[in-house]
Formats: sequence, structure tokens, C-alpha cells
Amino acid sequence: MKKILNLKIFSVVILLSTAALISIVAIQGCHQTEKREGTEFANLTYAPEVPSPILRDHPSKVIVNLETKQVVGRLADGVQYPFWTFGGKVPGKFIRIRVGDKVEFHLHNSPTSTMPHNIDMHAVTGPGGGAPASETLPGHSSVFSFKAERAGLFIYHCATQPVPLHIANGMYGLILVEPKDGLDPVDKEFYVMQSEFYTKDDYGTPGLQQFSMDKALAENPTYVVFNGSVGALTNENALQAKVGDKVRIFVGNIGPNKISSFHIIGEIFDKVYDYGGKNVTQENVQTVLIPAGGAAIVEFTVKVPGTYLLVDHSIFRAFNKGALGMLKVSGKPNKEIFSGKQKDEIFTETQAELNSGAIESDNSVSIPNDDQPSEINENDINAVIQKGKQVFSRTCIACHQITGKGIAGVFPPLAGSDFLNADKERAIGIVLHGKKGTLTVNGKTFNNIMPPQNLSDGEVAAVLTYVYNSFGNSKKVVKSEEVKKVRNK
Ligand code: HEC
Ligand SMILES: [Cu+2]
Repeated sequence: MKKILNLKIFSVVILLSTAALISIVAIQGCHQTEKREGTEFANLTYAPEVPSPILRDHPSKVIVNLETKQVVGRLADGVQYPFWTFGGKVPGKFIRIRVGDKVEFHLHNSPTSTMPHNIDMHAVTGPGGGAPASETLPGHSSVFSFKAERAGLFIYHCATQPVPLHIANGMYGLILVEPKDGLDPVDKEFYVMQSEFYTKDDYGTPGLQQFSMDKALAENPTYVVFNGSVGALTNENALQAKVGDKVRIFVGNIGPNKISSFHIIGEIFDKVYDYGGKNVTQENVQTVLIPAGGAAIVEFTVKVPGTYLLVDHSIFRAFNKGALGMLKVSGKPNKEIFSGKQKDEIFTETQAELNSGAIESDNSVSIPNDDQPSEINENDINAVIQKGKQVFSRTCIACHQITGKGIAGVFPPLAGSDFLNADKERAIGIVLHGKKGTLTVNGKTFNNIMPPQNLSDGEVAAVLTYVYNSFGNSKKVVKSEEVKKVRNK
């Protein structure tokens, strides 16, 4: 009995030391290539979600299944586009693996597709990033494998001929190859991808759109968007975080033509992994340059509640072409870091002179205002509308846009606005005194600030008459007298 026990202990000791020996050999001999263990299926996510961090400390075999599909979807309110996609949405699903992983990639092309598709992953070392190996006919599946040799954040896209068209129509996404020791833990991770759409019709034209080769060649996008459509990240779709959260955003830019100047209004990036590379390359950064076909990882901690705008700081793209997102941060204010508005007081010319300490010379130039004197007859509706149009183009279009359609989630439309059409007096009040707080126009809620417009009674009457008689509105007429009444209330 005792003998058997001894024998058992003996063999256990031998076994253990052999195992130790093997692992020493393994560590010494293969510190480059870790031992690969197990097989798993990658869990892919739609933007802005990111698959959860990889916790294993060794490479594995990872099976990825992704389907290419052509779908008609929303590009903006009332605007549809025939997208070509990885996974049924733009951008394509986020893929997360670990360095050293052997990826067995299954590309399925939907039977409803009208053409072949493939995938070129910038994380792949090999011809075409896998494109030729994955060229797949409609109703077929292709399989190829690659080893993820390099950690970083990479773009993937379709590279079937004509390549630019497959990209311009929506075939791109991100693949993250985590480094050996993973990324530092954070509270929130998001997936944001910038891209352009080139349509024959102007920005915001309702209906099903067609790709414009002319605009694409001229590199003049009709839309520049985050996550595939105007408003994909605004209002109820905004990214959410709580005060104190450490936030990481995986940002990709496919172009197809433009470089992104990615910025979050009111935040500073604590850390930036430029170009999506493995290392933190910079700290305390305001704006990150992301090349077409490139990526970046940005990290920051949110300290003050409020709404932060994600923009391409090529700023017309943000406010006029769609490259606008929101990060909504909830929690307790921190007056030490940001006070909010502390005062609003009257500021006059005299005040300015007092402030500058000099009253001697008068360098002030008065700006002539051609259409100032309201010498027009208010009964001549056409003249009033003409004048109103001038006022509109000078003042209102900055926010409500020349089309009167506003900007989804930011500036309400005046075009076909039920809010405007319902109450003339209220509209006059808004132009005179501005408006803040929530308001609902055509079922969409806005919570922003319109500053009071510094206009004469005649100008307010004219601009509102113009607005009421344009953009499919209710054709009301507003007189100076009515404006005066509201002003004196
Ligand atoms: C600086 C940006 C800005 C300018 C300039 C501006 N507005 Fe506005 N306007 C807004 C915002 C923002 C709101 C919504 C305010 C809120 O959310 O409470 C708004 C709301 C309105 C509304 C009510 C909502 C609707 O859509 O019917 C009317 C009417 C309106 N504006 C008319 C005008 C007119 C006319 C002018 C030009 C004389 C003008 N605005 C200039 C930003 C602006
Ligand atoms: Cu394709």
C-alpha cells in the first residue's frame, strides 16, 4: 500500500518536472511565437458597439464569419441609398482578435447580391490583404486563413473591381488586433467610422439616391458621415457615458477621398495611438489626423456632464455634410473644472472703450446695411418676400440652412415646420428673443440655443413672411405692427 503511494508521488514529481522542462524550452525557444491553443468563434458587433476585450493570454485559432449584402438603407432623414455592406450595415462589423491568432476567415456573399465581393484587411500580410483569396460570387462562401502578425487597429474593405465603387458604396469596417498584454482597461469603448457618400442629388434631397461618379472624381462628397448615415450618432443615437468614465474610441476613416481631422468639441484626448499603431504616440491632443484608409485610437476621461460633439474639424463637413456625432455625459457638474455660464450682462460701445482703457481715437467703422431702411410698402408682398429672403440669407442660413431644412438633431427645420406654422406670434417671439430648452418640430426633439436676432421690426416681419411663403409653409404674412406688439409685450 505504502509502496504504491510512494510510486504515485514519484511519478507525479516526474510528470511535473517534465512539464516544467517543456515550458522552459517553450519560453526560451519560442518567445516570438506563443503556443496557440483552442478554437473560438469571433463575436462581431455593429457600430458603435465594440466586442468585449480579449482576456486570454495566448493566441488561438479564431473563426470569423462575415456576410456581404446589398441593402437599401437610410443615409439621412428621408434619404435612402443602395448600400453594399459587410454584415448588412455601414460600417461593417467590428472584428476583434489578438496578436498571434490564426484567423480562419469565412466570407459569405449573399445569394441576393448582384456581384462578387471580397475582403482586403490591412491587418493581413499577404497578397491583396486577402482580397484575391476571398473573391466570392453571389451565393458562395470563401475560406482563407492568416496569422495576425502585428497588433494595431486596421481598416478592412472590399477590393473587387471597380474597387473605388465598392468602397464608396459602403464596404468597409475595422479589425482590432490586440497586443499580447491587451489594452488598458477602460469604462467605455466605441466604434466610430468616417466615410463619404457621393450622390447625384444635393445633400438632403429626399428619396432613393444614385452614386455620382463625377462628384467622386472631383472628390466633392455630398455627405460626410460617422457610422454610415447623417444622425447615426446624434440625439437618441448619441454615445453615452458617465462623469468619471474613461472612454476609448476606435476611429476609422475610409475616405474614399478625404482625410479626417477628428475632434471632440470640449474634450482633450489624454492619449492617442496615431495611425492606429500599437503605441501611444501623443498625449493631450485636440485634433487627430486620420488618413483615408487609416485609423486612430483616442482615449480621454469625461469630467463634466453635457453633450460633446464629435466632428471632422474640416467644419463644413460637420455642420453641412453630416460629419457630426454626440457623446452625452451624465452625472454631477464639477464647477472647479467648468463653471457653466456665470454672468450675462449688457455690453456697449462705451463699455468696450472703458475696457480697452482708451477713448481718444475713434477707429470704429460703421458697416453699411444696404437693405436697412424699410422703405418698402408692406402691402407689396413680393417686395416683402424679396427683402425677407435677403435677411434670411444674411442671418438664418448659418443654422437653418439655405434649404430651410436645418441640421438633424442640431438646428430644427423651418421647412414644413409644424411648430412654425402653428403659431405666428410664437415665431415672432423666437426671432426677437431667441429660444432655448427643448422644442419639438415634426416629431423630432431639439434642445439647443437660438440667440436673439438683432433685427428691426420690418426685418423680422419680412424674414418671417419669406419663411412662411417658402419651403412648403403655411403662407402667412407678418406685419411690422405685429412684431412691434410682441416686442413691447
Ligand atoms: C445660431 C443659429 C441660429 C440662427 C442664426 C437662427 N436660428 Fe432659429 N433656431 C435655432 C435653434 C438652435 C432653434 C431651436 C432652439 C431650441 O432648441 O430651443 C431655433 C428655432 C427656431 C424656430 C422654431 C422652431 C422651428 O423650426 O420652427 C424658428 C421659427 C426659427 N428658429 C426661426 C429663425 C429665423 C427666421 C432666423 C433668422 C432670422 C433664425 N431662426 C436664425 C438656431 C438659429
Ligand atoms: Cu464589394
